[in-house]
Amino acid sequence: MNPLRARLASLELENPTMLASGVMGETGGSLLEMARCGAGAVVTKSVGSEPRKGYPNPTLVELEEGYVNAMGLPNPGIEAFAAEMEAARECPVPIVASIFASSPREFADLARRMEGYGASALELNLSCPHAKGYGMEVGVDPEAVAAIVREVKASTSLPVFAKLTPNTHRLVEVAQAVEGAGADGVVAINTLRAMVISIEARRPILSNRGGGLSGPAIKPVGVRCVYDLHAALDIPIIGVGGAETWRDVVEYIMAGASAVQVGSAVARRGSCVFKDIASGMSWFMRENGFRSIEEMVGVAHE
Ligand code: RRO
Repeated sequence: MNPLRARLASLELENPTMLASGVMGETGGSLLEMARCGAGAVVTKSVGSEPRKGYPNPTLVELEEGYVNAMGLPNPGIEAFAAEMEAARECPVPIVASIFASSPREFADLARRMEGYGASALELNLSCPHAKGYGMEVGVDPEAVAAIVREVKASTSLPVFAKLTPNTHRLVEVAQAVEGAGADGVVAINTLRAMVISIEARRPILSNRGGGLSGPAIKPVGVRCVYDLHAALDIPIIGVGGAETWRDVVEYIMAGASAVQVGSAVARRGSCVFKDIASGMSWFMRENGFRSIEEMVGVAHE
């Protein structure tokens, strides 16, 4: 048996790495490329009901320890995304469709469309840190997220994962509401609210002023969130936030993650990152007597 096999509800992954939403997930071609580079599953850029240009430039600042972005949910809209899903369908790994919306009904409509396009699972983006009316504005309210999950679960048979924000003191409460509403898993974490100021221009660099921090800087925050969630939930947790090496992925798994998404590291280290992580993990598991990913999940709690 392949020791790297990971299970997320009814999804089977050949290895526990996943491409995170927002990086190389805009087109069918880029999703396919990431799958061929060794990702165990791929997640699309978040897609909404209508096309959105996103915010004007600058939308991304590169720092030594990560990125601060405020892209503004740019996407072609659900209608046009059909062509990308069609191209992505050749993917040898599960395709997780990320969706965002401003009401439970709109989420459910998008979910049905993505199911029709052949998605393997859904990731509900309840956590964009800087979009008015979307994301963390609803994602910090346990009742609001429960209503969204219930409506989506009632309208599709796909596994449903809810992506949570770390920008709240109610993370565990929100996650328990998501679990109670029938979600098949949670994804933790989205980016942390952040800002970068140009001291020459004397103003924030991003056109939106505020943005979200990703990359190695947020890994300890992500690990802590996953650890707290593992102690409180019975559904699988997908860790995300600053994982770049096999050591980072093992750390997330020991905190309680069943799979780990990789985003910024694809830009910082290249697309070989997935294969590098998988081969490092195989070595570590062999050396340490772990016969499966499941045996490693949450061991830091023991
Ligand atoms: O598009 C974005 O600006 C964005 C999204 Br949807 C998100 O979920 N997280 C993030 O940092 N940026």
